[in-house]
Amino acid sequence: MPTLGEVLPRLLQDMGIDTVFGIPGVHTVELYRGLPATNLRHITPRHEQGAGFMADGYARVTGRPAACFIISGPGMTNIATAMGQAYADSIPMLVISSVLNRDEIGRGEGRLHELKDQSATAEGVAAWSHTVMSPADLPAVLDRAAATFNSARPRPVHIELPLDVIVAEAGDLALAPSVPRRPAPDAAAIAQAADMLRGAERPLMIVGGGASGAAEAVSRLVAALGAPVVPTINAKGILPPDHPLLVGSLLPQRTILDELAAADVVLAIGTELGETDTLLMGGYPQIGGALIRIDIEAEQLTRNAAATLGIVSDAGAAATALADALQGPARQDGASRTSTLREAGLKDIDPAYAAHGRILTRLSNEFPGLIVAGDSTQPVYGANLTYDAPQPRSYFNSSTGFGTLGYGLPAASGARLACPDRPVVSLIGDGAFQFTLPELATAIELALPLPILLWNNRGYGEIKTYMAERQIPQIGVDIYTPDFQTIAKGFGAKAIHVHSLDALVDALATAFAADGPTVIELDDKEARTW
Ligand SMILES: Cc1ncc(C[n+]2csc(CCOP(=O)(O)OP(=O)(O)O)c2C)c(N)n1
Repeated sequence: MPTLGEVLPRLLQDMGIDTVFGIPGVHTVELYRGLPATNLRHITPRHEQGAGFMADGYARVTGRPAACFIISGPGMTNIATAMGQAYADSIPMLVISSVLNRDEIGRGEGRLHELKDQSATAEGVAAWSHTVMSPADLPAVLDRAAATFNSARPRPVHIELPLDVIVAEAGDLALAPSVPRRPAPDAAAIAQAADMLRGAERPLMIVGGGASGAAEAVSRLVAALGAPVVPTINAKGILPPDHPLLVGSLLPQRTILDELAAADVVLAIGTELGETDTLLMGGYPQIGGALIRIDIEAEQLTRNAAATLGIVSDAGAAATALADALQGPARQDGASRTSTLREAGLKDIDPAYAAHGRILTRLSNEFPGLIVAGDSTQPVYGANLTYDAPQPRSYFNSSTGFGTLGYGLPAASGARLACPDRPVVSLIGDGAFQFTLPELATAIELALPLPILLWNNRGYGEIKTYMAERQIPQIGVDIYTPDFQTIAKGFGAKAIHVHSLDALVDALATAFAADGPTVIELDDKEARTW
């Protein structure tokens, strides 16, 4: 009879998972026994945080979760940061870890990899955490995970397997999928929303990452309504860059905040209306008129801005229903309002920020289908405002939500593994690069043709500027900058320093054709002028 550990990979395959990111340890080796009998691909990062970020990048471009096999204790605490980023951005991820024998849990006996309360630790960065107490329970727990990923707000799920349960006989376990349908909108609420929008003089739409899988339905709704659309960072690409109703991701700009206050009806779909999109500084934006919110999670309709009309629904189903309900011709002033807003929103942007958008726009024109996986670094802050991605799920970074440094390299690797036919670039600062730099070895091992666009300003630039603006002594921000060219070559990667935008385009073309990663370094001061 096979053990639970042996059966698990087959059950994962049956639930549609095809990739596992994991670092085996004595507590998890029994999960590997059954792997060769499946089609699951196992990827070994150099740190569990890398495993989580790779799974995150994988999910952002596909919309599907990958699994992570993680040892109890340090494996769990290491991946917790990556789970936190995924939790904050509603990204699916299946984290499977070991835990002590059932009768040892919570005793504090100082056993190998013991955590005081591992499930509680994971629970803080997961939709939920479950301890499997008997092999027969596993199919139902995986079914619950599938329901979270497919039918609710997707977030990391943690399943822990006690050591004695992993090796217990499992028999012929099979999944009994009962995945519920995603919530569809209430017809009366859609009719009311359509009334409110039809009667509006000055409507505005905000579209969030929750709608990334619903680009077609959202585009139909936009066409039916004819109002300007402001996407959040994670919603970039839902409308193409040349769409006449695309304002751009300019929520933090004064003119857009003024328009939010002046709009008589704001329609927000799949967005937290969160701080990292509306940008920190001056508190939350004021919504002057009525607010219609559509979200798959009911509670979300109450956070940050209470909805006048809240609709619990899958974004695509609601957008389709609302587009159908908005009979009659779309309003005609949308395009002119959009271009006025866009122009005004872009006008007072710092020239360096405009350069970041210009550079990425050139790259996405040169390399169709480009995916940019960024970190929390200055060029990303600039591009968040000034770059319009050509398609959904093609621009994401860790400046949103949790705001974690070190994301850009492993997340790009995960995205590239998921989309081997598309050009993927990692955009990362010299500070962030040093957080997960060992994942360069993983990219080499996998022969990923991955350019790492290393934006070097020799320090924690963002924090340095922030301190300077507040007359705070600049302590801890002028960090030692290593010779990244030599480091990259030492790992076995290619490395090049570029000094012009044309040279950058050439270097990327070479890097996309290579059989391993290339560190493409540029100097911040120089690149700001491109
Ligand atoms: C894990 C983590 N630690 C600390 C921070 C705080 N932080 C935000 S931006 C930043 C500087 C990042 O430096 P770099 O990647 O070189 O980008 P730059 O700001 O210089 O463009 C720091 C330290 C963070 N966001 N995440």
